[in-house]
Amino acid sequence: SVNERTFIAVKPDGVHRGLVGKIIARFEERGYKLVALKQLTASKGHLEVHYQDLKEKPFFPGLIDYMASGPIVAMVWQGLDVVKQGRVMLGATNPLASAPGTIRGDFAIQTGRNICHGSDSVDSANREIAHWFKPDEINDYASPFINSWVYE
Ligand code: YYY
Ligand code: MG
Repeated sequence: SVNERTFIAVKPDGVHRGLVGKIIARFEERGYKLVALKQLTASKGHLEVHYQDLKEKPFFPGLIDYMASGPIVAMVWQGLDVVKQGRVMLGATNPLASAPGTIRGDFAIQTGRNICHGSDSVDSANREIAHWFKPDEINDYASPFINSWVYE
């Protein structure tokens, strides 16, 4: 559906490295619609819930420290198949396996500093969007240009 939504975040390393605009531009240029955006420094507790499925992993404490170490830019992007396409645009979790042309494949080297997050399924996208945004922070607006010229 063209109303599918995904949660995309620029991680602290992406913010420090000045890559926020480039990451936003890729989603805009692809034709997706930005419906929510904010910069925040997340608490460890909030991140532990976000990454709840990974809590038994050996890298979990380091992941939480890294993600809480500075501001992130949290976004919701909307469009046809945006969850799956967003993952393709991000590239593989390990930048070594990320194709050039993907965000991680162009801007990252190590898994633990892979600069961006994207939801991995529609179910996790819905959970993550509700975890990071209040309903009134999400903007449901018509975009006639996208409707006419991005979709047939
Ligand atoms: O969804 P994605 O971010 O691509 O990977 P996940 O398996 O959900 O892991 C979340 C996050 O954890 C990953 O982006 C970097 C970090 N991480 C790590 O530091 N070391 C690993 N071996 C796997 C993941
Ligand atoms: Mg993940």
